[in-house]
Amino acid sequence: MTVPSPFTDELRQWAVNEIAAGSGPDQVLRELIARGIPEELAVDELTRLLESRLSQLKQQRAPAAETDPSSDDSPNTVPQPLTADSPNTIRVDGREISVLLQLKHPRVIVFGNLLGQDECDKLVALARPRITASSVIDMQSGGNKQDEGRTSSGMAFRRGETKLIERIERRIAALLQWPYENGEALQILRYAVGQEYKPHYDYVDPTQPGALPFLARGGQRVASLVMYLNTPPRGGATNFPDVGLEVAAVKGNAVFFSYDKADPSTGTLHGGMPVMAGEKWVATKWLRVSRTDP
Ligand SMILES: O=C(O)CCC(=O)C(=O)O
Repeated sequence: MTVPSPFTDELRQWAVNEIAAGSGPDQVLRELIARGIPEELAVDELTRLLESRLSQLKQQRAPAAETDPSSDDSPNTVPQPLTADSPNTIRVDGREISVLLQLKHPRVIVFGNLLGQDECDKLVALARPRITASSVIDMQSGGNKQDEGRTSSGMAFRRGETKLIERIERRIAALLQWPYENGEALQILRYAVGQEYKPHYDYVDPTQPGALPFLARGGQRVASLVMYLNTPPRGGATNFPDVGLEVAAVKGNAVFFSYDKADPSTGTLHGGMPVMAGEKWVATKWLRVSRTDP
């Protein structure tokens, strides 16, 4: 059984606010220890928060040329998925995964047969009783908030929560050649008729105050994998409006895209188009620069 960390989200938010307000590290550390956080954990967490704060300040102070979206400096490394053997299939975890489409810019790959039909059904059955209205990150506070651009319901499984989930997550890590521990908890979304996720980017804007607690837990997102758990009778494609691409939601298939910096020049603006009939279920795995919370 996983023991919950005493370094709760509330405490992290308190520390973030203290740092942003100018409290010194010794002061924040003393207070964390006084609040019952073991010294070693307090030092580790505080170090991550301070590193994030410094990189946030660096971004904010960077001269215009450095933040120019067209400039190509210090890109993040992104996952480089396995390439297909002939005839366009990749063998991972005993499955023949096909490559149905590849785009260089934005970097998009559509995979076929990434999930088995029974795996999709099991994920939906596990998630269905646990879904609630979806939210987005509040870039001011770092908490969550409802947003009219995202009308689905959803939930997140803990990493490795069941054998099935761990197997799928390890398959993804092998296919995308990216560490298992750098993958966020698997998120499930359910869209009813008329529901959608308006076009958005999956990275967070590092200059916003609410980005700090997010970035302190694994750094920036560098790639997304949206897996389709059913085939909606009508609607529900994933679209990339900058390049006019619509990926049809087909049960077992998935769309992967990566972004080497937190910038629109990556072309990764994307959304879930309105469902026109039936429902749509997806599982999304976001990949971070470093290890993140399970
Ligand atoms: O539902 C979709 O097709 C897209 C989901 C999405 O954009 C996301 O989870 O970030």
